[in-house]
Amino acid sequence: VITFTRGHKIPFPKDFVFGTATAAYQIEGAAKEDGRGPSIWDEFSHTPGKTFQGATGDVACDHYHRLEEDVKLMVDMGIKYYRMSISWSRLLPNGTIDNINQRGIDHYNKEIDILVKNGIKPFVTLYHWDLPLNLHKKYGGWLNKDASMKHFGDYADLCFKSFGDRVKNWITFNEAWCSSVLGYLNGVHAPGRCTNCKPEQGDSIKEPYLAAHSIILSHAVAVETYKKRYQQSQGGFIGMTMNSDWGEPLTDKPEDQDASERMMEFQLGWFADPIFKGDYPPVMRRQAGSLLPTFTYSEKQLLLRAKSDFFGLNHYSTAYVSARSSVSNDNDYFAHMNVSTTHEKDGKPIGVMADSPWLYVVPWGARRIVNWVYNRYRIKIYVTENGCDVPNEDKLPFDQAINDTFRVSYLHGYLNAISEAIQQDNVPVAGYFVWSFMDNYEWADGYAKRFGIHYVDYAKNNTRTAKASAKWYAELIKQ
Ligand code: GBH
Repeated sequence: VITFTRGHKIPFPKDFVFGTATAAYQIEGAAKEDGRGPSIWDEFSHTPGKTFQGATGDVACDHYHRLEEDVKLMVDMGIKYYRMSISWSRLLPNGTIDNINQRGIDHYNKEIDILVKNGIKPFVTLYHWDLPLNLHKKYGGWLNKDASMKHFGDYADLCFKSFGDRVKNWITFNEAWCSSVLGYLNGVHAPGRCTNCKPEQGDSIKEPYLAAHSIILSHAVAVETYKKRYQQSQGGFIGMTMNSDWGEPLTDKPEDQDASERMMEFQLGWFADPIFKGDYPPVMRRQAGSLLPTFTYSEKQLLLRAKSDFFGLNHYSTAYVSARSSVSNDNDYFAHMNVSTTHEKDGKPIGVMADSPWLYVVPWGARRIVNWVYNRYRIKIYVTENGCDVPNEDKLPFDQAINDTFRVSYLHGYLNAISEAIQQDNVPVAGYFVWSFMDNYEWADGYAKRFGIHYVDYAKNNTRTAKASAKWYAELIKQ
């Protein structure tokens, strides 16, 4: 029997995990300090033309130097869970285990200790997009399956060994879809490979599939290592985080229903089917043929042995999906997926648009997507990211920006939809993390997009201020 309590009148199971989330490169800064090696994002962000106004994570929110202060803000909110990521190249400047940077280990020991001392349980992501640059340059990064499995495996092992006495929830990868598609197809994220974007050539047809393949197997290596060597003694859990919008069929025509299902399988199933079922979704094999790599017999065995403990889901928005009307000559991932998406139907938007053009506020989509995930995988779900930016927030005067009622109603709507999925549909969503704890470096969008429930004043020494949404969320958790 689940006992529900009602924060802001939204019922949640008593032991529900309420947290906030961040990622190392987006908040830490201190890019060259204490022996940290460069990652693909240092190089990418320092390449002219790649990010909005050339913004980099060199300083970001300066979180590296403000651990005490930031944890104090979490304590003020009554937050008991915090999703953070580790910068691989702080621990291993070249990405390889032959050169361990003790100051990097010391730093995360310090951070984890501060959290734990303050009653906050860390959920730790091993990879939030910041591949050590050396692994990319020397071995071809995620395009090199064997090197990826070895080096990610070593790095994961080091993290479990160093921090697993205090960290009980591990997330191997954040949004491998983004690493594969944004990094290797359209090149808007590091390492910026893209056939159409000179001078970084690349093979936009093959590479996204190869990168995804390496990441899936690297995940499995890490999970197996954890299960074999650490889980019993440390008593923690491990999984992967995947991202998707919900794809709502544009009409009830069978071809649009199929298109919706196909989109979900291409987006989530691409990673989750191998992880939970041991192979890619059949529809991907049919559509992509031999462009989609195959798992060898022993790799399949590995996938089936290395069973994840939960499904991490990052979810922000919903689009209408229909069968593609026009035939394209392309032969890439999107051609194989073969769907059209839109945020309008009969001239009406699906929801209000946030600041980012991809983010429409559609709370009911959250209920549908967690149902889709549970129906297909029958596994416990953590919503490891959900949140929004606010129209024009970066242009608003400070006192208006911190009164973010738009974000409050977004969070209210989405949490309510997730509550309904738990209560009425019996979907086992065990936790929820607001993206983000604070405004931060929003990748290719630089500092122009703000997702935080704390305002960061980049011009004024990175001063933090709780927004209305932080207060609202604190009250929900308290209730
Ligand atoms: C999350 O991804 C990231 O995990 C997090 O680091 C980030 O800060 C947060 O979003 C907010 O953006 O217009 O073609 O470039 C969310 C999933 C998938 C949403 C890619 C944006 C952009 C598509 N993202 N999408 S495009």
